[in-house]
Amino acid sequence: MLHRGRNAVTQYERARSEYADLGVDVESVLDALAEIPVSIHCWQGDDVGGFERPDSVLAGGGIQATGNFPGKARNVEELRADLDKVFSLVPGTHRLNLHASYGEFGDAFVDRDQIEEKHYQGWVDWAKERGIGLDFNGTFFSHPYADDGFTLASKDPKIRAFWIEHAKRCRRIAAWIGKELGSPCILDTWIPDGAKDYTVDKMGYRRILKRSLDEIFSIEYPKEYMRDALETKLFGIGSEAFVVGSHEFYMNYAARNGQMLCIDMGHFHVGEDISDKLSAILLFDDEILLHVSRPMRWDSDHVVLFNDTVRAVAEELVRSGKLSSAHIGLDYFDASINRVGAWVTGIRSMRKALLYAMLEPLDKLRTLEEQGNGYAKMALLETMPVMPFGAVWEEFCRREDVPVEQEVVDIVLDYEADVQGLRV
Ligand code: RNT
Ligand code: ZN
Repeated sequence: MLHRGRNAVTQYERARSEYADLGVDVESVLDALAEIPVSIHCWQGDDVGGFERPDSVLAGGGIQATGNFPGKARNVEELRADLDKVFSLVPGTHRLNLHASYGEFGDAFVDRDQIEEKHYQGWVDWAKERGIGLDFNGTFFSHPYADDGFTLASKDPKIRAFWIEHAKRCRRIAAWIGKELGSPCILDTWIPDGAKDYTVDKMGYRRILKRSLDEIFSIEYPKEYMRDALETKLFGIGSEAFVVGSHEFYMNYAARNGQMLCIDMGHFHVGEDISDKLSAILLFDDEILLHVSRPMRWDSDHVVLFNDTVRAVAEELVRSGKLSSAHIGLDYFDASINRVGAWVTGIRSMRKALLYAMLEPLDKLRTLEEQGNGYAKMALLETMPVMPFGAVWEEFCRREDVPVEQEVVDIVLDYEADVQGLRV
């Protein structure tokens, strides 16, 4: 252990001077990296189940966790224990992203149009103890009133009113959370609304959604307490032919009404370059919410990895100078492997991508590009994968007092044996 520590410092120092040769100040990168918040989604811990009823299972709405790995969190205590384990294994600043369905509702059933601040008091206390911020999401799925495929865009006035009330309450609760914690709570609204097959009255549904949103957003909350994000989507299970809240719909709505967009990496055509959207959006919008995910062939929500697409997103945020305008949230749920491990790998991968992007010799690259030296730019970019990135990452983990890469697996497997494995 001691030996490895000494070794790592030496490797780090060598790495630092190699990056310095390219004009990159690693020390200031590490300081900045530690401060970038990544919002951890609560729903990886229990397959998007929530705590509304005992043994809640995701019952529809176009998103689906697959797998049946043992040990999932069955209640708020277990979810919090798992989250504490996760927090001990991930370097940097974090927030927790809560879904409305994860409130503490006691013995009585509390429907979505009845939720109140008090149901989230436990989470606020939990966050205060840990000094972290909370984000929030309305839960517009896994509910009988979502079974027909439409919520805020429903043509049934009763159903539509129910979900409008839910959305209003979510905004009020988000503002209360942000005020309590002294950090703006980002409220994401994603609705599953859409249809399986060719839809004749698309305009009608979109008009209804617009009207619902107008009503929901007619109440204003201070920006220092809460901010709204609207999540666009291409298609889902059961909404293959038509999604009311499409990218164009929300882009227009958000731009005209001062909200931010939520761009989920799984909500576009598989070949679409999500990173390319960022400069186009952030040139006009002050902020953006990202749902970093790993779609495989569809919006499959696989565990985030340190892969090309995530790197490209991080690089674009750094290159555009808009890192601080982006709220980075994660959105994936894998029920087929250890859920704590899935959380940890995804969170660490996101942070690795940020570090990788921040270590780019941006000034040099930009100069080469401006000089029209395409070859030298390409060659310099191609140098980055063989730079001693791993030594810098390990140094970051060491400074943040979390285990380095190879140590994480055993810690997770011990937790599986000692804690998760006993949940039968
Ligand atoms: C669904 C959206 C949404 C959900 C979460 C659980 O396609 O991505 O963000 O994943 O609300
Ligand atoms: Zn999402």
